[in-house]
Amino acid sequence: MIIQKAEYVISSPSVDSCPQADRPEYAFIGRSNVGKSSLINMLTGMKQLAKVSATPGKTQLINHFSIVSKASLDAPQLTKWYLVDLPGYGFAKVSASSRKQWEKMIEGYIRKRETLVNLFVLVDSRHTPQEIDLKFIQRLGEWQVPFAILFTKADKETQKVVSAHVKAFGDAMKKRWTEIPPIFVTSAEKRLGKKYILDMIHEMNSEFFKQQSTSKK
Ligand SMILES: Nc1nc2c(ncn2[C@@H]2O[C@H](COP(=O)(O)OP(=O)(O)OP(=O)(O)O)[C@@H](O)[C@H]2O)c(=O)[nH]1
Ligand SMILES: [Mg+2]
Repeated sequence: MIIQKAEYVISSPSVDSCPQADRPEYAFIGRSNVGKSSLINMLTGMKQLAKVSATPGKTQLINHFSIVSKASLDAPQLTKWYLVDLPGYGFAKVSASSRKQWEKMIEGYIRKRETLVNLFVLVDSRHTPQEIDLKFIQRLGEWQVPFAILFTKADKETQKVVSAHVKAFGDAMKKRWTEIPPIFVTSAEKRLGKKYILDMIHEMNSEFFKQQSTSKK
């Protein structure tokens, strides 16, 4: 898949003020500072599309980016979809009330957004499995939301360490889950994982439009 155009649309404080749900949508979530905004920039090839910061807690609202893509360079058809950058969880310097507000906003968005096709849960590849990530994933299971896991910042560790962390995370998930979701190793810095993620989105877009056309008949 080739991205033709990517632009910022709007930042919303709740699911009710998000843009009209008229196309497939993919959201990025994960711990604060894990690299969500950087990965969105890497996928779209636009360095400054989503705001990146070394200080955790940069992204505060539900940010929609509209994307126009093509299956390949010479494909005639254009496809429109949304990428969504969400604020992270687990930021220590946050009051209990802001945390509650975050939970309300995120739960509302994830559970009510009818065009949300898939959530990408980002996990830092430099760490052993963290309870906060496993707990969040557990809730996605309870809400029955489809998701994939993206390990981030793979350029910061050796391949051996990254593989060990990915395996340990899979093992921790197997204790609670019978099915393991798709897992990709990524690096925004080295542009690792771009093709796999875009191919996966392309497949899911095709499925979305196929279902939409059968439900209209
Ligand atoms: N080396 C390296 N650094 C990265 C990578 N991805 C992100 N970073 C750095 O990690 C920091 C946080 O990146 P962001 O993309 O802002 O992270 P975020 O998850 O959007 O953070 P919040 O919006 O605060 O929740 C920045 O300093 C990035 O430059 C990566 O793949 N490799
Ligand atoms: Mg961010």
